[in-house]
Amino acid sequence: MEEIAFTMQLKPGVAAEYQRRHDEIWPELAAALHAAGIRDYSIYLDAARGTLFAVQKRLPGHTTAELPGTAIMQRWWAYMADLMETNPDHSPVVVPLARVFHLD
Ligand code: RM4
Repeated sequence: MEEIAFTMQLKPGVAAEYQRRHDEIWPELAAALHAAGIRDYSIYLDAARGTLFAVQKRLPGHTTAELPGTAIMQRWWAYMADLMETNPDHSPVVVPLARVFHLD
């Protein structure tokens, strides 16, 4: 399984609301992420900077490239857009991270 990591950015003062929405994550969104082959998906918050650090594993043959085109992903991104730095299509601005160390 591959592992990827990336950052996203919160707007100021919205950490509690971001947490609340993820505590109540839509079951159909969680199911869509899972069906696309995402596993062990965690998002950590650097509270001082509002930077989100995300790490997830992806099954071989995953279909995550198709997620942005799905209605559920579009709906979630539109819902989250008031809290996050986003692109014009409401997707969060994602900065991919390169792994520079790993210890098994
Ligand atoms: C995030 C953002 C990501 C999504 C997670 C579940 O805040 O919208 O794109 O994968 O929620």
